[in-house]
Formats: sequence, structure tokens, C-alpha cells
Amino acid sequence: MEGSVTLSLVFAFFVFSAYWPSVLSAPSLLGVHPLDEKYFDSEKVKCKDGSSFFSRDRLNDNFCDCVDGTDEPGTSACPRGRFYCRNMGGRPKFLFSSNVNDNICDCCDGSDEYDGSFSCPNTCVMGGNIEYKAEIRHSTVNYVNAIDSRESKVGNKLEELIQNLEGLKALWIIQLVVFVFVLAVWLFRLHATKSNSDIEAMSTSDAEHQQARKWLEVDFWELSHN
Ligand SMILES: [Ca+2]
Ligand SMILES: [Ca+2]
Repeated sequence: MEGSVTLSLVFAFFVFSAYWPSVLSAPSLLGVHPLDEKYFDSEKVKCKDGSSFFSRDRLNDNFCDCVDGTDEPGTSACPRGRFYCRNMGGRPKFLFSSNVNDNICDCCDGSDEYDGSFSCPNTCVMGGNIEYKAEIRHSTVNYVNAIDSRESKVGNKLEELIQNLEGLKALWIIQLVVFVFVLAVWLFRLHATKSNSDIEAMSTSDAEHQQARKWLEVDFWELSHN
């Protein structure tokens, strides 16, 4: 009895060992871009970087056969692999292979999380791509921020203009004060010059009068003594 159990366990082990890659591996064309499906049609497939070949049953068997990840588009076995999200109803996209089965929903159709440890609802349907909506929201926020930024810049320009006008106003006031001061000085000097001229003229006139008076006195004295 024990011998048959042991034999059964050994048999089961060999069976599991033979098939475990296919148990853990992804469906053969998972992560493949639709335009690339024909590339994997043949039994012997060339790695896209030309470095090697692999048989078709090695496609998505969770073992990295090509350095560039050609044979593992649907698993995280190759670090350089790329997973294609079809996202029907949403926006298709490529993921890094490290995003496959990492318990984070990266594809809106949930196709990147297929190992059963994490469930991702399909949010692509009817434009329900959350990420797409997030991008739109992000774009909207950016647009609003851009408007705010533009309005802010216009406000800053206006403020700068007002400051410049205030500066010009102050400059004009200073120039006006200087002009008035210069004008006042000029008028004062003009008045002073005129006053000096009048004084000189009056002085000259007094001197002439005195001279004439002396002459008259001399004439009168000569007439009175003749
Ligand atoms: Ca492989
Ligand atoms: Ca993921």
C-alpha cells in the first residue's frame, strides 16, 4: 500500500514538473499586439533582436528565452519584455513586464493581472477607462492651471504697468518741482537785475542832477560877481 502511494506521488511530481510552466504561464498570445500575432505563427520563432530562436511552445511559458523579451510578451519573465493591454473600449497601451501580475491594475481591462491573486474589474467599457479619465482630468486641471497662470501673468503685467505709471507720475512731479524751482530762480534773478539797473539808473540821474546843480551854482556865482 505504502509503495503504491509513494509511486503515485512520484508520478504526480513528474507530471507536475512536466506541466508546471504551462500552469503558471499566460495564454500564448496574451500581451501580444494584434499586428504581431502573425509573427508567432511559425513553430520556430526568431527573437526580434536576432539573438536566438525559440519554439512556439516557449511563447509565454514564463521562462525568458530571448534577451529582448520577444518570447514573453505576456509574463514578467523577461525584464525587457513589454505587455500589450488591448483595453477594448479604452486606450490600448504597452506596459513594462514588471507590471504583469504585480497586484496593481495597470490595464483598464484587467488583463495584466491574470494569476488569480488579484482581481481587476474591467473599467474600459463605455469610455470608463479610469486612467483615460484621469488623464482628461489631469489635462483639464492643467488647462485650468494654465488659464490661472495666464490670468496671473496678466495681473502681474497690470500691476507692473501701474507701478511704472506711478514711477512716471513721481518722475513727472519731480520734474515739475525742479522746473518751478528753476523758473522761480530765473524770475528772482531777472527781478534783481532789473532792480540793480534801476538803482544804477537812479544813481546816474542823481549824479547828473548834482553836476548840473554845481554848474548852475557856478554860473550863478559868476553872474553875481560880475
Ligand atoms: Ca519563454
Ligand atoms: Ca499590474
